[in-house]
Amino acid sequence: MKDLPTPKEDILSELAQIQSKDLKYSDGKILGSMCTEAHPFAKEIYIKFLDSNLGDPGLFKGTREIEEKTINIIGKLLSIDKAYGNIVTGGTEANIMALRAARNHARKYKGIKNGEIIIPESAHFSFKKAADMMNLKIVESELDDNYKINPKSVQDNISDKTVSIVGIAGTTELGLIDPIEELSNIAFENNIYMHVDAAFGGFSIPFLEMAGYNFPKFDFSLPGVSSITVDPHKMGLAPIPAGGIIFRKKEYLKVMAIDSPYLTVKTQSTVVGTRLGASSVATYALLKYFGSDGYSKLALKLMNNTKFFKNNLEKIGYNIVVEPELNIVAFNHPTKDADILAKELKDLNGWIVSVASCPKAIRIVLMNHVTKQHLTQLLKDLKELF
Ligand code: 0PR
Repeated sequence: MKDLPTPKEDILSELAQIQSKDLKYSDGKILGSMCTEAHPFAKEIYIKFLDSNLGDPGLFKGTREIEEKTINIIGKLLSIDKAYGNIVTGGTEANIMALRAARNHARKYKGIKNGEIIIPESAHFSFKKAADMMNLKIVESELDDNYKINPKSVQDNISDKTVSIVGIAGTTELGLIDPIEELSNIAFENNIYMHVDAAFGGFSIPFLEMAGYNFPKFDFSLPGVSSITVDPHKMGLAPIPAGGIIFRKKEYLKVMAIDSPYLTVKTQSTVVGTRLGASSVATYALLKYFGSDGYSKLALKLMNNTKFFKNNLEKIGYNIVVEPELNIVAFNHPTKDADILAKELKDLNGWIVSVASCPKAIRIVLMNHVTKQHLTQLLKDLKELF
């Protein structure tokens, strides 16, 4: 049977019907996501650069230039004057690149085979993917009573096979910032590569600091920090996919360079070959459009929503797991199991919350699409279910 062409209107109407099954950020019911609706200006830019393939950057020199500029702007935010790296598909790919650099560097300069990485128990599961792909052994360091990595445990876990220490600035479940300075000191003293996963926090901590918040150092101002993941598609409002990997030294890209002899550029360090230029350009456009002022205002607004939500939860009688450092609130009912409460919230009004595992708790990520109005309704429902 031959397939006849389908008129555009028919395809559009079929897709509209299918899309109606998707949730929309604007409904305010998505409460466990670190992604949000991309800024309309970024979407406009994105479409203009859809054909730019950074897998062959010699063909798209302008777009490559913008990727470099983007990396440099983000680098400056993270206290380094000249940064190296890429805009990639997300935090997962960024973390994979960081560990690949660490592994290859340790293999080249220290002859380490079958390396180990020390990560906190709170690390995102992308590290498990990375370790699995690269045959690295994961050594988990325990958390302290405040759910942050215990530097003593990291120190104890170091062996002659350690290729990287990992700390998190904005943990996935609780939004907490590990004691990066202590980890950096340990890494520096032991001459070990240190990676900071600031996929979530990297686009808010610097801007909150500009607005007067005080955070412990977490970036390249610490001499032990070798690379940082920071994702524009989370707090940066960039369209997916947009992750960022920033390296202190060009050497880290070199140790994972693979020959690509017939391309316009003779080596490639990224995991992905053909890759979007649009993500870099949309991120660049937003960095210019918002400026640090605009991003500070956004981060501040979300922190204010976080405080508003947390204070009112406590008034109702819910228990907060830990004082929020960024825009994530984790809480529990005094007696009801978190999974049961999550289901009740879904049944009552379609709220989609996620349940954290360490410790078990309802976890709300206060992204840009979750407004004060949504929070007021959610608090009303939480009171009803109390
Ligand atoms: N590092 C940290 C600290 C993360 O929280 C995440 C993802 C990653 C790395 C990996 O990033 P990519 O997902 O960009 O590769 N954090 C969220 C999570 O797993 C991602 C997410 C986003 C989940 C939207 C749900 C959702 O609806 O919870």
